[in-house]
Amino acid sequence: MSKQTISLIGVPTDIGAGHRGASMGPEALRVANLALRLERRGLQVVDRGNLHGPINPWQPPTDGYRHLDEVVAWNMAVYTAFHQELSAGHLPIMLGGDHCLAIGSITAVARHCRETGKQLRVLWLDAHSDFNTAQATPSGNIHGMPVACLCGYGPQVLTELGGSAPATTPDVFRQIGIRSVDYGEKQLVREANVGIYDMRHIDEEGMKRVMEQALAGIDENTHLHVSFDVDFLDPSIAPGVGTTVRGGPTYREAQLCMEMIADTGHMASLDIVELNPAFDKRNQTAKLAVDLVESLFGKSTLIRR
Ligand code: NNH
Ligand code: MN
Ligand code: MN
Ligand code: MN
Repeated sequence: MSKQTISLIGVPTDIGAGHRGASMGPEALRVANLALRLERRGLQVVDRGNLHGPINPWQPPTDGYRHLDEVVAWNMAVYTAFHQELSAGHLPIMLGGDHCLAIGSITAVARHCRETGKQLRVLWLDAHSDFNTAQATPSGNIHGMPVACLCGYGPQVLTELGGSAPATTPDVFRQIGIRSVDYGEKQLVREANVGIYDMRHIDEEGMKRVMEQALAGIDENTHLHVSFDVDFLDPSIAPGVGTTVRGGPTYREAQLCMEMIADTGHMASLDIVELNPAFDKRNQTAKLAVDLVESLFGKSTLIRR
C-alpha cells in the first residue's frame, strides 16, 4: 500500500468569531512545525498553502448573523478545496481559522461519504456545542452555529452549501468536552438529540469510557472526521483561543482522547480551528495542538506496541 498523503489547507480568517486573531492560526501551526512533525512520523505531507477570501469587515449582526456573505465565501472555498483533496484520496487537514469553516469542510466530507458509500462519524472536540441559530445566538457569531447549519438549521446559503440540504444529521455527531451551551441552544441540542459527552460526563465516567462510547460502532466503512476546536482544552494549558472556558480536559485527558481516536485507524479528515495567536504566549497553544495532532496520528501507539 502506498503512503497516504496528508494535505494541509490554511484558511486564514476570523470571519465567524467574536474576537479577531484566529486568522493567524494557520501560520502559528506552521511555525510550530506541524508538517515536519508529521513527516517525522513517516507520513507524507503536502502544504497546499492558504485559501483566500474576503477581509473581516467587523460589523454587527444583520438578521441574527454577522458577516453572512463573507462566511459563505470562505466556506465555499473550504468546501471546494476539501472535496478536491478527498476525491484525490488524500487526508485533508484544515488549519483554521475559526470554527464556522467546519461548515465547508464537513459538507465536503458528507458529499464524499455519499459518493463512496461510507458512513460518516464526526467527533466534535469543543467547549461549545456550536448549535446556535439566528434566534438562539447571543452574539450573531457564526462560529457558534456550524453544527446546526450542517444539520439543516440555519440560513439556506449555509445549509445548502453543497447543493443539498442538510449536509448531514445530528446522529453522526459525538461532542466531547462540552461545558458552555447557551440558553436557547440547550433546547435545540436536546430536540435534535445531538450526542453530547459534556465535562460532567467526563468527570463521572472518565475519558476512557467516554471515548469508548463516542467511538462505538466505527468500522472499516466509517469515515471519521475530527473537528478539533482548540478551546476544547483547559485554558491553563491552552490560553491561545478567543473563547476560553475553564474546566476543560487536562493534558493527559486530551492525550488519551487523541490516542484512542488514533487506535481506530479510521480518521480520514481533520479540522484544527479557533487557535488564536493574539491570545497565546510564545506560541505554546499552537505547539500543544501540534503535539496532540501527532497523537491523533499515532505518536504514542509505537511506544505501546
Ligand atoms: N456559544 C457562543 C456563541 O454562539 C460562543 C461560541 N464560541 C465558540 N464556539 N468558540 O466553539 O456566540
Ligand atoms: Mn467550536
Ligand atoms: Mn468525492
Ligand atoms: Mn469552542
